[in-house]
Amino acid sequence: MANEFPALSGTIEDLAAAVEKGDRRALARAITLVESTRADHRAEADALLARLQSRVGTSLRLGISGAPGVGKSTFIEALGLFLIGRGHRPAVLAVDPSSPVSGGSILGDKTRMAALVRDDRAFVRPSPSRGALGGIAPRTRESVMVCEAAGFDVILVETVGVGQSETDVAGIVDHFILLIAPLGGDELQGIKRGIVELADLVVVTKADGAWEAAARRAAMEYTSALTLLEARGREVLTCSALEGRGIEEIWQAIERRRGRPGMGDALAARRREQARAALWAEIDADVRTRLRGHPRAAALLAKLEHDVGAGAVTTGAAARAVLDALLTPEATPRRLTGRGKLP
Ligand SMILES: Nc1nc2c(ncn2[C@@H]2O[C@H](COP(=O)(O)OP(=O)(O)OP(=O)(O)O)[C@@H](O)[C@H]2O)c(=O)[nH]1
Ligand SMILES: [Mg+2]
Repeated sequence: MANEFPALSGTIEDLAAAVEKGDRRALARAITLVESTRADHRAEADALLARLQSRVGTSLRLGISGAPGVGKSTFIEALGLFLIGRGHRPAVLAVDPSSPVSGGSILGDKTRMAALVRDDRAFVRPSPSRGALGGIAPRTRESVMVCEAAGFDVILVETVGVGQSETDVAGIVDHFILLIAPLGGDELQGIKRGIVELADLVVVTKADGAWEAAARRAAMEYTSALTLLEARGREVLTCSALEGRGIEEIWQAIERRRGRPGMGDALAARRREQARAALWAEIDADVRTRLRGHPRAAALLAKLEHDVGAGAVTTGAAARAVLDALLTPEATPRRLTGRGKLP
């Protein structure tokens, strides 16, 4: 994939048109562009997303998270193939915040989802490299949009659960599915309460062979644990992705959830809130980048970093001094006119 780095031939309009036609190479390129941290690529990515905007927002977005090895990729492949059988076109985006840039997850995901990778009706995109501007989630959110514009109608986002990653991914999908291993335990397998509360659906994986009874027991334990957490209305199901059992029930549970009274409005509100949060994530990241690259900031930051280290000034005062010095003069609006608008 590395050699695919946007050696863009043609214009953004060409690329957008090719994406809209469902051209897979164009889609892969568009995602690479969206994930790029280069400033000129970012500008092109923004232009591309603006071009694609009218076709965005039409898919069902599912987040699938869980501990390493719990069975996420196997589950996604089984669900993806099931969805293809139902006439859907699934796209898979894998987010692995823990893998190094050249990590093994890329190969792992591709081989693990081999049948899905081979199928023309699906699209599988392995993990982006780390260190993306503004974190992985904002860029993944945009990759979801590009997949939608290319005609994929169910987007599955896989992420390894490491705490923050679940929160990030839950923040860009409609339904967040937490996969857990078929092990019981009072400690809820060390899964943080907050993460379980994020889940719209909990699935105990590997409910087959020697694990089957344990999986059913774990599902019952989680059902009562969720009831205690007053997270009622969240279902706990079991599945064996290897044997293809439980997949249809999980899809039905998702459909039931979507069909609940008021869910249309709730999902629309969720997406509006997600857009707002993404805006602020972009602003936070951009402010940092611009400050660091600002010529006037360099000297001031160097001095303040030194002073903070020496204990000569508090971190809060130093931070405000930087922002005051650099943002205020340019950002001060001229006086508002009588109608409350800037002249
Ligand atoms: N018995 C059984 N094994 C399974 C099932 N699903 C996955 N596995 C096995 O569990 C292991 C991990 O599966 P993956 O699907 O790669 O798990 P993952 O959560 O995607 O792993 P990472 O992406 O590395 O975090 C593999 O050896 C799978 O064959 C299942 O339904 N039943
Ligand atoms: Mg995986």
